[in-house]
Amino acid sequence: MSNDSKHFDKNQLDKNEFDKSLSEKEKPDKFPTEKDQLSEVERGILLEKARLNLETRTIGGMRVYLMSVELAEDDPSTIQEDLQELGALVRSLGDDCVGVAVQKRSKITSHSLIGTGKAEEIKQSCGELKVDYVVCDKDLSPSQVRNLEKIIELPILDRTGVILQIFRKNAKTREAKTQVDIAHFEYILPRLSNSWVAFERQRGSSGSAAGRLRGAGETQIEMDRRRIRDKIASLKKDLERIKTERNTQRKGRAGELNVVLVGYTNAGKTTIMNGLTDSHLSANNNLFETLDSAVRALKGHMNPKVLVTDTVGFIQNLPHALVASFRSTLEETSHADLLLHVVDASHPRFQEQIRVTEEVLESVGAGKVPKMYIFNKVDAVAGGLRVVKLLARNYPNNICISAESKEDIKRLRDAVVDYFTKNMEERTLEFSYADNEKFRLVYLHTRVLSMIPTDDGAVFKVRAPTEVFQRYFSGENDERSTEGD
Ligand SMILES: Nc1nc2c(ncn2[C@@H]2O[C@H](COP(=O)(O)OP(=O)(O)OP(=O)(O)O)[C@@H](O)[C@H]2O)c(=O)[nH]1
Ligand SMILES: [Mg+2]
Repeated sequence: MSNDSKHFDKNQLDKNEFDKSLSEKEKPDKFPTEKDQLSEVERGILLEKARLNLETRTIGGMRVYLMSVELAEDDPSTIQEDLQELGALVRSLGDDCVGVAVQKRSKITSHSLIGTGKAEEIKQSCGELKVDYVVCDKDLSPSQVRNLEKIIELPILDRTGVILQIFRKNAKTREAKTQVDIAHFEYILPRLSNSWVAFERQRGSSGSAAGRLRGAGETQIEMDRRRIRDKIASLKKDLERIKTERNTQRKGRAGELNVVLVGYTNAGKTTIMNGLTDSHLSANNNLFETLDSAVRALKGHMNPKVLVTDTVGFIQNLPHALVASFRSTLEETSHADLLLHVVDASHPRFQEQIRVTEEVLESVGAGKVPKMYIFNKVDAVAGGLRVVKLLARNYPNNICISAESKEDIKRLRDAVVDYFTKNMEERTLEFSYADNEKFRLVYLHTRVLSMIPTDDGAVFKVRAPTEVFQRYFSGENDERSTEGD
């Protein structure tokens, strides 16, 4: 970690430092302008990016101070649990939490999240603890960040800023990187104006009246925002192309059954994926370890073949920009034949985590996909299987396992195979072209085994869980062919 980060001062950063703060890889791609001709605005953008990225973080081991606010209506234990989760997010970046402060307040103002006296106290503690940056558990407006940074004299990140950093660190594929870039630019957009105004003031535009300065700034800010919006638009086009490729891949797998692992981050999805598919994907105690979807075949013979997908985990208050840019990945869950909703049964807030996961699933159109609840980490619960079975009893279609036990993974695999064997039926459905909605539904929700055109439509032979026929094709002129596998 460099000493520079300890004495963070926007106004002291010069162009060389901006350049240093951007990795070689990022420079030509994100900011194609000639380095030597950087405008003040461009430097403002780079500065904001450098501030959020805290580039030295690749080394890890930064010292971090956590802060939050407790309002009268807040439950103090919830604030503590939220801070623990924030600490886990910070540790996932490789940094250490060395101090924490919570201020009780009657209300939060748009100007500042905490009182000036408390901010001064935090500044002093941070000095004594040699803190590198401060993280606030509440999302901060750009002006709240600016006001806090003025007093504390250290970079302040909010929860969304930290999650964006983790996503940036863990994104490996082109798709995940593009999604993170979009989310990051969306996050920077409203904050940009303040950086720019600060630069404009610093430049001093000799002789300009305050009003003129502001007017000039606003015009420039608009240009600046447009550039960022253009960048976002071009990244979105890239993402659209990647999505089309993925849809083509999915269509290629149309005859197979898709199982998707979903759940709160760190619930054990990848560990289960590795067990079910004999893979070696990275699974560890960091939050958001997995960002890139991986698809592997379920081990052992099964016809049709079962494909298992591991994907990004969820968290409470998942930043909107991330949900929006990861939407196409998340929407994959709505095409699943079966969701395995993995729950960390050893977590004190597992019920809340289930609720959060279900809300995200609902929002991406996967609320109605059949699912099985996997109560994981049974070995880490005092009282073991007996207690977890009690915890799980309110959730239909549940199975309690430890992903670290080979026998449990086998039991889970058998349960998945049983589910399909019991629940899939083969039927013949006939639609006329006039009923094109049915054509859409048949491709969206069933395995099409064959399609024979008729004079005014088509006859489909399909496989699908019974509920799918009940939900989408009840009353159809269908004929059951064979049961199960
Ligand atoms: N004790 C215990 N630990 C487990 C079990 N399953 C997973 N873990 C641990 O939990 C941590 C998270 O596991 P992952 O498989 O990476 O979790 P994930 O849901 O994929 O997490 P993200 O990809 O970060 O969202 C790792 O340290 C695992 O070793 C289990 O059954 N028992
Ligand atoms: Mg994972």
